[in-house]
Amino acid sequence: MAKQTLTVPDIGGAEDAEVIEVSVAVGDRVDLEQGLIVLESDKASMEIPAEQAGTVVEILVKEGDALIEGAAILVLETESAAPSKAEPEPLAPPPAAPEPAATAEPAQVPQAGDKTARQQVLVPDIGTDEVVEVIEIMVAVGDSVAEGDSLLVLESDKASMEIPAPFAGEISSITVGEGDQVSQGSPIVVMHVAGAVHAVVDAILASPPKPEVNAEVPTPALTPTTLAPAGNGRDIYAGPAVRKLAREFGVQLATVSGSGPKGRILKEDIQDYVKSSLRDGATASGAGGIPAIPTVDFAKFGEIDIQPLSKVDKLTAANMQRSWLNVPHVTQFDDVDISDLEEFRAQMKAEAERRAVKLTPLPFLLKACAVALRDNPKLNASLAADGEHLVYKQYVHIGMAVDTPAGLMVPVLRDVDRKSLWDLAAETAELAERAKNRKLKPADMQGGCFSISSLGGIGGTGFTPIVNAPEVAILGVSKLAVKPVWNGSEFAPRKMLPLALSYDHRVVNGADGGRFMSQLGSLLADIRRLLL
Ligand code: CAO
Repeated sequence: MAKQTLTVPDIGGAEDAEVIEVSVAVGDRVDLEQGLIVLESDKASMEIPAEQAGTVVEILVKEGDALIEGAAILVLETESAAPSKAEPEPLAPPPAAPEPAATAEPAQVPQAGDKTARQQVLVPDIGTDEVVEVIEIMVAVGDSVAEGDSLLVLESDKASMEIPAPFAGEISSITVGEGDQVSQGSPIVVMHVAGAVHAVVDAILASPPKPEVNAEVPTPALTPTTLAPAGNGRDIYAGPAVRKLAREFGVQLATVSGSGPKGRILKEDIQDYVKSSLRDGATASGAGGIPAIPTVDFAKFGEIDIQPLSKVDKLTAANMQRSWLNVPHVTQFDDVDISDLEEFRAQMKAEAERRAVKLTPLPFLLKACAVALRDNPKLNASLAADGEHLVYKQYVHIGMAVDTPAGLMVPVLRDVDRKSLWDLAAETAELAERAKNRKLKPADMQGGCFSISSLGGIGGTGFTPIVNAPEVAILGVSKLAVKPVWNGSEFAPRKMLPLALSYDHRVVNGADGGRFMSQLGSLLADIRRLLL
């Protein structure tokens, strides 16, 4: 048994390549050529393979570390003490002299006054003599490229690699196509080279490619990109450009399915993923890392009829989702004894008819809420945009949810605290009528401080309404029911109104909500209190 320190091999002169993944753990048994870590430079990501089989006894790097050639990665316990390629090497800076280039034909001596010349670019040393496939051409004829810009992507069984332009210039022709098999020295593109520093006469184009090196043309960093691990998935196949794009959009490659050969993730796959995430975010779900609801072909299970959503429905959906995702909701319930209110309302029936007004429980609820909002100003407030202040409103405008054929609308009754029950009864009827006839103006639906959603005329024992942000609370009203209530000596039948108060817990605490509900209950139980 012997201990070997494995170090970063020649990574094409890349400096400060970042460790984006440590693929092994202490105790792991690694095979020869098994990936240990993934490094990423500006241009490429590359898996560093084990140059020796053995068991990992210590890991000397972590994600985020910046490494150069020669940096120690980990210590391996190997079966044999024999020296190997993985013998510890002294830490060394990247080679000072430029790497010999294999990317271009030998340069001719530039001619005086030569401003541009055509130069052929060849496949450089790709670390293998085997043929590899051209899987992506990243430039087009006429493109101007800077030195180091990627020209195309090659892929072998083990890795994909971008071939960078060895100098700046314009692409004058492309000599390979996607799917072609190439190897070191194969011509790939011809470039017009600005400045003639790397001038080569056209005649050279006729000569067969020579894989020999040319020290006068520095090789830009060329590093293989592993097809294997990204994140913790071992089966993710993607080139550096794709990985870079994914990083820019914050896309986890593990969540993208690849449409390329062998499931390779292409740029288009990332673009499609981002597009569909945005689309889902605008409609149902899927944005912001929230798992998308699966798409189901409902027609597979029976007959279906697809109808477009109304504009109001779409707006409501967006508003509801925005509130639901932004507001930490709490809903608090209570049953309020409105027997006396109902008795009073019955007594007012004749007068209501004379006034041509329908006096439902809603105006009483509005009035009671206005009083409770005045006394509990936090529920009449909004969180300021900076998230650090509360905006206390000195007015009490209450929105009222109205069910219409076009969808849910919430017209706002202004200064509810200053209006009489008759005024409120007339105004709710008038607003509901206008809402149902689509006669509301945008201004009629703005400025609310609080909302009431009453399903009392429809039914149900309770529901949890969604806060109409930036308001901070909403009251849900369900259908009253006669219930036996213990009065101290016996059970008496009482008309109990189920209420549900949802509030934004960033602004309203449970105690605030409790005080509001308790006051609302006593106001509705004894409406004389509304006068106090
Ligand atoms: N319990 C029992 N009965 C109730 C009641 C309650 N909580 N609230 C109202 N009623 C009765 C009314 O008294 C009326 O009875 P009569 O016809 O015998 O007088 C009947 O139910 C119908 O009332 P209404 O619905 O016409 O009037 P309203 O003032 O209660 O409500 C309005 C007006 C506009 C709110 C209502 O028409 C409406 O659109 N409701 C739906 C609201 C909605 O869609 N909410 C969903 C929001 S999702 O968050």
